[in-house]
Amino acid sequence: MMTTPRSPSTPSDPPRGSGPAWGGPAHGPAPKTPESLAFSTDVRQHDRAFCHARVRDMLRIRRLEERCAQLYGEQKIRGFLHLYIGEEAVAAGVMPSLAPQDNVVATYREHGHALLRGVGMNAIMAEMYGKQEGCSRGHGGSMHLFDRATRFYGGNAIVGGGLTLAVGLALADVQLGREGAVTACFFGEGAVAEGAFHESLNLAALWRLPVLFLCENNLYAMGTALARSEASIDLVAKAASYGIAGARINGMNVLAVHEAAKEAARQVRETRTPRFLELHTYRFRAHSMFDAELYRDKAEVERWKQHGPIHTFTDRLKAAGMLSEDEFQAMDRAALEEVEAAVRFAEAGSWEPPERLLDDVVARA
Ligand SMILES: Cc1ncc(C[n+]2csc(CCOP(=O)(O)OP(=O)(O)O)c2C)c(N)n1
Ligand SMILES: [Mg+2]
Repeated sequence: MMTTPRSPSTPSDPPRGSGPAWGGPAHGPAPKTPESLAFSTDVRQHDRAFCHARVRDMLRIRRLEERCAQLYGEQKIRGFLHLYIGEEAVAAGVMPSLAPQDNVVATYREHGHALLRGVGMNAIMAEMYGKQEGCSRGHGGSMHLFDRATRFYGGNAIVGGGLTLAVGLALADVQLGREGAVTACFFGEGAVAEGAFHESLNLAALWRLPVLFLCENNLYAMGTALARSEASIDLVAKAASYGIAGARINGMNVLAVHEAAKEAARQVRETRTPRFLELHTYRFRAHSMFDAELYRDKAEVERWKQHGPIHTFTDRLKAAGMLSEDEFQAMDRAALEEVEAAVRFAEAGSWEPPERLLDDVVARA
């Protein structure tokens, strides 16, 4: 028998305040709190060099993006700019589980993914500036970093757009007989509201495509909390409804992310079927550079910062005698120097001559 769907009493009057849109609570696990995602791994179970590399990775993203925010204020970088600050443990945990033959697809919040996939910081910074030395020849900017050599397929501005692209890449791999190649697809939890999410998961499961779906759940899609747009916030259950096995992971803990991603990537690689990870994280900065952040309290942001992915990890490493303050400072200095070199590279770059403005945009007769 059909049940009557919940409906708003006044459809033209958008709901206000926190909590689900209308009626009772959304189905699914309670939203994560920063305390529930506290870094709890025993770092001594892990290799020291591996841990140092992950600290370096996260610092490179953090320092790159802090400088980008500054450059945006100076109007050196224009257009949109979405920072990943606070979410670094996700990209830093996943990337080492991927192989060179794998494909990577990300969203407009992708600077860190591109960097850790191996796109050079110079080419990224030049792209931010819109210079032709950029990885997309200055045609893409912040939201459209792209690099064929590292199989980094964007940089996608359309919410959910990357999912369909990932399914197509995986289908191509199957048809071309690229055995063992995985397509890693990063997307925000906001994409779950898009038809493209459901179509992509369905086809990936139906056609047995090697896609690793990586949902970066940072609790908000611009100013909309998940429970205000979804009747069910159990994203792992949504993947399961398409027959895709998944898990919910602490995305503030780089080692937890890595363990989960390594195992999920192995399963995708070996079984040639998709897997799904929901990575709980939090962005410390505004959605983009234009966002008054009226949808969350400053106290909430501060509470999450207490559990930031870099310092919680380095505190643990230091306490375990696996990282000294000098080593940490040296890593940080190296990241800062790399960023400054990239800024010099971008500054010295060239603007595209006007006669080439339509290259790669329209087909030439
Ligand atoms: C199809 C589509 N609809 C709307 C937008 C506008 N938009 C840009 S970002 C965004 C929120 C997406 O949130 P989420 O997927 O959670 O990613 P996050 O920004 O949190 O990383 C929206 C609605 C868009 N880019 N594409
Ligand atoms: Mg989000």
